[in-house]
Amino acid sequence: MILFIDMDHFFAACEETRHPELKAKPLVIGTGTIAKKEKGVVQTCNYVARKFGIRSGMPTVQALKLNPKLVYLESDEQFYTQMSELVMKEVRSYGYRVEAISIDEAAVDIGNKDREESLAAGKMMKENIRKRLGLPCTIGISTGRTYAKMVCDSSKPDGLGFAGREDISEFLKDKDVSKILGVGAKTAEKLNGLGICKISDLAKADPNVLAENFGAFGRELYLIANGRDEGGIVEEYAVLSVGRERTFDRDTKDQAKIDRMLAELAKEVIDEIKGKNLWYKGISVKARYSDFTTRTKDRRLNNYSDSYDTIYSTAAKLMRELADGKSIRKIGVRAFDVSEKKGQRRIF
Ligand code: TTP
Ligand code: MG
Repeated sequence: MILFIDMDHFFAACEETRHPELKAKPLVIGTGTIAKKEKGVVQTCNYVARKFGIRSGMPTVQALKLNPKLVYLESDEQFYTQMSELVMKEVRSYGYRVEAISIDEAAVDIGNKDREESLAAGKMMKENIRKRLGLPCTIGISTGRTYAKMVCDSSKPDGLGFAGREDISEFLKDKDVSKILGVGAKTAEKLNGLGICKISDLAKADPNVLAENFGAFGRELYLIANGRDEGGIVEEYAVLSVGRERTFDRDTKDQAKIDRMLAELAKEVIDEIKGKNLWYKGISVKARYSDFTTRTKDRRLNNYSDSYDTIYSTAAKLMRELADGKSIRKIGVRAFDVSEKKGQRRIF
């Protein structure tokens, strides 16, 4: 069984832990500074604010129109990342295999469990996160990753849902195809164009037509619609890093030449990072000198980033410290502490 956990109104809930007086008020977390909040976008808001129709992704100006009295806080990503790390630590503490999917979501393989055992595991996790970190979350448990996420979504907020093998077709029946993980606006539109709107339509569709239109994902969609989601935990990105190294045609002390090579390597690293929808939180550089000794230096960032400028400027600075007037044979740039971004929804 897969347990899917998604924190409720996450950034807002983090703020509520340090400003409990805001719990009862409509609270919006946005990208603009307090002075220029109108220029930003709503990242999230608590459920009091949602009652006024305020939503993630909405321009803050629009949120202020919906409720001029809302409480506005500027996003403090560093704090939310720290809270996220504490949540993941708690989730990992039970000994199951865990995949941290985004800043506020994780999937956990809880093994072979019946309804009662699954719900007990979910309840314990929910209660401990609430008790130890003061944060609410919603948990969905089902036979695969996609179903578990769907059960989680439909149990929000502060919920605990379960759909076993017997319940799944009933659970899926009236749901829209867009509720399936990985079905974005474009895929949904294409499916609708084929006359497939509900998951029950998808279950009756011709698998060959689905494969023609969506390739391997089409086959997967067909299985999902027919109760056969066996999606498990995907290997962690957390341990991965992305790096490039290159040797100069002849040993050099030329700073401009070193910088040009760094820029090239940084570009290749960032292209791979972006291509895989990842971001990084650490940068390291390596220098091999003409006497074949090698040294490395690294720096951790406060926040995740996918910026080329950050990787290049940090690497250039570290490399100056390493070069130190010595003749260099080979250099390398690496982004580490790499993890998967949350879809395309990240807006800062
Ligand atoms: P979500 O889990 O999508 O939203 P949420 O946790 O705020 O609310 P819910 O109870 O519905 O789960 O996203 C997690 C965090 O990611 C969210 O708190 C803020 C951030 N985020 C953005 O920065 N931009 C966005 O467009 C969205 C959707 C989220
Ligand atoms: Mg959430």
